[in-house]
Amino acid sequence: MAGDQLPYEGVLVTAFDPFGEHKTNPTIAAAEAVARECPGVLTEVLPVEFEAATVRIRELMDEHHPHTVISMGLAAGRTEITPERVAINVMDAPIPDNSGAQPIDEPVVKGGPAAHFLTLPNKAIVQALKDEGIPASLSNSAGTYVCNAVAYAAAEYAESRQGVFSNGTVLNTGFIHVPESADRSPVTGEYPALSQHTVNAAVILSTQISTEPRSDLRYSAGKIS
Ligand code: PCA
Repeated sequence: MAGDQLPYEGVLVTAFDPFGEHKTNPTIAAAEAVARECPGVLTEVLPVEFEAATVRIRELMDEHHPHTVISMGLAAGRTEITPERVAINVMDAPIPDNSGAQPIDEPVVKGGPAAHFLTLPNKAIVQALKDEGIPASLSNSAGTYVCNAVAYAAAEYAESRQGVFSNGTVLNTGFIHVPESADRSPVTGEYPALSQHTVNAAVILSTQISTEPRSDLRYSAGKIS
C-alpha cells in the first residue's frame, strides 16, 4: 500500500458536510480556521456518507501519511466540546446519510474488533479547553452514525500499521464532536450552541495539544453510568 515505506508525517484535520436538518456544519468553519492558524495542517471536508467518508479517510491517510488524524463532527444537542474516547464497529443510522444509505446494525469493518480506543491525548485536550474557559468533557460514545464510522475506520487503519515503521513514529487518531454553532443557518430544531469563534478556538487548541510531544493526563473523566 502506498505510504507503507514512508514515515508518517504531518497532521490531518477533517470536517463534515451539512446533513439531515442541519444546513451548515460548524466543523467546516473550524477546519478553515485550523488551516489559517496551524501551518502545515492538511484539512478536508468529508461527505456525510458511510461508504464515501470511510473510503476517503483511508485514502487521505494513504496519500499523506499523517502522524495525527483529528476528525470533527457536529453533535447537535451537546453543550460542550467532546473528544471521543472510543469508536465502535457498528453502523446503526437513525436517518439516511447524504447518499440515502441507512445501514442498520452493520459493521464498519467486517471481522474488525468491536471497538477501537482513540489515541489523541483526550484528557489533556479537555483540561486545556477548560483552562481556557471553553466547556469540554470526554465522551464515551461517538454514536453509531457517520462520525463514529470515520473514527473507527481511521483507528482501524492506524492500528493495522502501528509499529510498521523503522523510525517508530506513532500514528494517533481521534475524533472531536462539537455543539451547534450560534452563527448557524436556521435549523428545524433548537439546539444548545457555542459561538463559532469558540468552536474554532477549541479545535485549534485541540490540534496544538495533539501535536505537541506529551503524554496524556491521568485523572478521572469517567462516569458512573
Ligand atoms: N455529525 C454526524 C455526521 C456528520 C456530522 O458532522 C455524526 O455525529 O455522526
